[in-house]
Amino acid sequence: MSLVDRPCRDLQPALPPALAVTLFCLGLLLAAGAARAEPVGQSLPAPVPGTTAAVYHASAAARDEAPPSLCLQAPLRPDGPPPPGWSATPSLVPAFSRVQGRPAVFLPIADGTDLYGTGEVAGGLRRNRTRTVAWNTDAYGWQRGELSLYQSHPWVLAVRRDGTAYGVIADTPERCLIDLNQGIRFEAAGPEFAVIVVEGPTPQHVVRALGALTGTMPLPPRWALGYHQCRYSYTPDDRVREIAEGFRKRAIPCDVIWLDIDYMDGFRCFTVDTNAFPDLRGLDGELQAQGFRTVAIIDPGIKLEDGYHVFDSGAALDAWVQTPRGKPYEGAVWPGNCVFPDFTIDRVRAWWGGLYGQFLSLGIDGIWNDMNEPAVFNVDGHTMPATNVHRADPDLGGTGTHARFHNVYGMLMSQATYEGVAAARPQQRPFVLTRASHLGGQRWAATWTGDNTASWDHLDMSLAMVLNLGLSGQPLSGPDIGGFVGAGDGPLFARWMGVGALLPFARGHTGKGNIDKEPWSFGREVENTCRLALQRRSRLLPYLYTLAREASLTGLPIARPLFFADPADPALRDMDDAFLLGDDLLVVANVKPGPRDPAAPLPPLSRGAWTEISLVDGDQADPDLPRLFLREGAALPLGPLVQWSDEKPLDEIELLVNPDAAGRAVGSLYEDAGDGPGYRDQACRLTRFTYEAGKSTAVVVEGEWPAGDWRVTTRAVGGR
Ligand code: NBV
Repeated sequence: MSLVDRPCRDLQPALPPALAVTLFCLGLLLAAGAARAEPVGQSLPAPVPGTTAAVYHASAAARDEAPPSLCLQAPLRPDGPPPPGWSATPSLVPAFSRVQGRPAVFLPIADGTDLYGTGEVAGGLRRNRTRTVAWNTDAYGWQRGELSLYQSHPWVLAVRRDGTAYGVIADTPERCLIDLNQGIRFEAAGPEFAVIVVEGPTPQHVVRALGALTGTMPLPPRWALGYHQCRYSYTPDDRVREIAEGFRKRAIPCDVIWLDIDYMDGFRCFTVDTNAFPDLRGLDGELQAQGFRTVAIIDPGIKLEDGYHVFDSGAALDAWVQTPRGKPYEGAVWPGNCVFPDFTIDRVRAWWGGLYGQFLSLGIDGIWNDMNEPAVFNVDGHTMPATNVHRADPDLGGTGTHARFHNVYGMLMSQATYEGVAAARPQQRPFVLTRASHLGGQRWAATWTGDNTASWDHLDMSLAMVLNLGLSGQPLSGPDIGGFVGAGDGPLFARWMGVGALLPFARGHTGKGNIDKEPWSFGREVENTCRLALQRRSRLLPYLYTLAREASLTGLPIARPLFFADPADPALRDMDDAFLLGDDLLVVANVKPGPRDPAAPLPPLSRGAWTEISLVDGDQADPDLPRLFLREGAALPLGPLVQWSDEKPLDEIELLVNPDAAGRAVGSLYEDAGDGPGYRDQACRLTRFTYEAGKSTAVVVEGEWPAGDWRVTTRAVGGR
């Protein structure tokens, strides 16, 4: 059995390193011995200007028989032979082979090439000499080096020594080994798969090309960028009230309170436990009046129970994933025996989406799709059998086994959710969070990194995870701040909140039966740190929203690895305890226990000078908060301190400028109504700020948003 066949969670502890090496070498020998086919390569129109791209198949027959892609946003349109020169560059031309009958692909890498991406991975930022198995897994309590987490991104970004870059998509939804021990090797179950290669002058070009190929995230509502508070579970209604009041009375900024599975009636999706929540609509109204939004969880497992409206309507539609014998597959999840919607069928997605209308009318603002790997209790591999049958529509390749559709199940569920929420409330932007996803899933949902643990190692890994997700097309992600599994302590929580508040999606969460993990749960000192951390986020909201807008248009991540500042600097390639927010803000975190070493060197950013900044009174003096630095030549628009994102209109801006040698600094600000579709019809505004000769000016460069002007005060830092 190889990594591609075997349940990864069994494999991890069972495979001693020596055996792993032997197996790997054996694989190489077999690969070398297998018959090699001449690849058929065709060039593709440049996904973004400055890039070149090509698609390769193992053979002409493989190309002609290739099933439709499940990760690309549109079918490819090859337009000629591969770009000139590629055939002489082995790193760009996949070598196809078969390993134990399975299709495999290898691309060597040149010395000095660093590898990234591969999606949601538990380890460091640089992926060289790692293995990942793309197989969506309910990985409760996952640990460093875990082979498979909740999502699958068969995608590798390669950055060459000189800072030029390329990326490789293995266009298969099947279980796929991504072996980066010696070059880039994909080995997948299922039929031959296409390989798409993109080449660009910088990693940014290549990541944008990935966005052009697999789609970009829709612009989220502005509130989704505020702080979110969750736990498994806030119940009953009075506990929710207490939490809301806890934030407001302590003046700790928070936008969203989450309802985990205990709000449901016996874990039946789209129902409410009216004992615990006798008037959910009323409660949501109270929360809204205090500036809070509500997000509620919906799982895919539907209780098999006559008379339950979701089961009845789904059964009438014949909506369930089937066993090989054509019967609805039954598996145990929270409500007991369940059936599972087959999201590969358009009419099932439409039915599922339609369930949200009434549900949202309770005052729910966003939807959280969990357990959608899909997780199934008490069975091998913790998911449904690979032999189950999906009656997929022809555009997804037609009927196939669960082995084929497993990795896209969660993504298709979030698509159904997103589309249903959008249709139910066309005047609001959907916000969907999903646990399971696949390459391209950013088109429908944001994500978080699953059931992490309250440990320093997990705090450390959370940065690399968010960065690699961003380099894999998903810009909106974050960890459970404070850790889902285990208690942790005050110092860990404070440090985690400090960093988590600066990640694209910021949500505190913890498991059932765990200690409380609200910002005030660890005493005064930690509470103060949390307040400062979230006040920083509050002031950064205009910048974060501007970055979210950019991500929605270009696919560029919101949190970026340091090497984006200078892709040719080898010293930046492996740093993941510091990151960039956009291009202008450098975040230097301390993710190790114990006090920060004041003599610790700063990341060696070789281009430009960065100046340390403060965003709120007292933040620089708090040793638990990351240090923040503004890029030379940057102008950062800061909003007023707000308790929630829509507390007041943005009528005051503090422009923080770090002038360059010529005394100039530039920055931009995106604004719109913060929700709704109006921005698509120009009800938005992109302003460019320029600071020069001690004065700042603002010029609207895009949009026709009629909103009033802000009062701008300028604060220069950096001593120029
Ligand atoms: O719905 C309960 C939890 C949820 O809080 C968590 O965030 C998910 O990752 N869910 C998993 C199911 C049970 C976890 C033990």
